[in-house]
Amino acid sequence: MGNLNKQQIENLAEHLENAELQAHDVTKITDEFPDMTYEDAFDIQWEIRRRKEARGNKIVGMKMGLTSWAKMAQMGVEHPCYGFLADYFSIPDGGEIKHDELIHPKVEAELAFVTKAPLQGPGIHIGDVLRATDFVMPAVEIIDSRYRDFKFDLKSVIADNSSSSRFVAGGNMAKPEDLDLKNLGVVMEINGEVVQLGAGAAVLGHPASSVAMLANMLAERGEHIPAGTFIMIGAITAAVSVKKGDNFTVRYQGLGTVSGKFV
Ligand code: OOG
Ligand code: MG
Repeated sequence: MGNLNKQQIENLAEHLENAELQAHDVTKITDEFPDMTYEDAFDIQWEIRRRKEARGNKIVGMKMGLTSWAKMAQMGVEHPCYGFLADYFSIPDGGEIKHDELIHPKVEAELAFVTKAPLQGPGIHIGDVLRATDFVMPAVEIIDSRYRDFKFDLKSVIADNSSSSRFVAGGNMAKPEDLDLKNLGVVMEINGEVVQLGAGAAVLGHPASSVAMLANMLAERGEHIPAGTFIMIGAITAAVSVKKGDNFTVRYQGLGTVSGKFV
């Protein structure tokens, strides 16, 4: 059930999207709209998506967020969320990310699943996800909450497309049956220094659970995950703030590295 009307949804979508496009922060929207519901929050996110598509941007994937205890504890939020990825969020492996286009970016070590069959919830489980997965590959997300000092609640962050901003996919792809996804180790380095360590099981006990949860959350809106979708599963470790000039390399056990530089 929603408590906001169509006009309020559209206004809030414009407000949050402008903050993204102009790289300025705003206060969390639940301060002004304390009665807004989760449905309102997703309506705002889907309206931002509609605005981008109407402008000619392509949607190139989906992401889950707040799927690890490290992230939930870091952000003080206790349930995962999802967002979409637009074409211009994508940065080539080893590429440059323009810091001035962002507000206060943080880097996250993630994995991405690419599907070869549709996943339609409810009731999707890890087995369904593994059967529908074409391959898994390393990905780094650069999140950039539009909220001042990254201070938000779950409804506000959902409306803000779950802080989506940029991502880098790279390394090597592998079939899920050739990977030990729970034990898959990741090491994040910033400027050559190790800053975070983790393993796949940090994400909801098994990386594939995150994709299952996405399918089941989308089903609540009558949506599904089509074949050929690129899905980031959420940060395995806490997110790390970066400044202009910083470079990052994330090493993935058996899957190579993903790197980039903030300029
Ligand atoms: C929300 C997005 C979190 C992740 O991987 O956990 C996220 C945030 O922390 O700003 O992308
Ligand atoms: Mg993320």
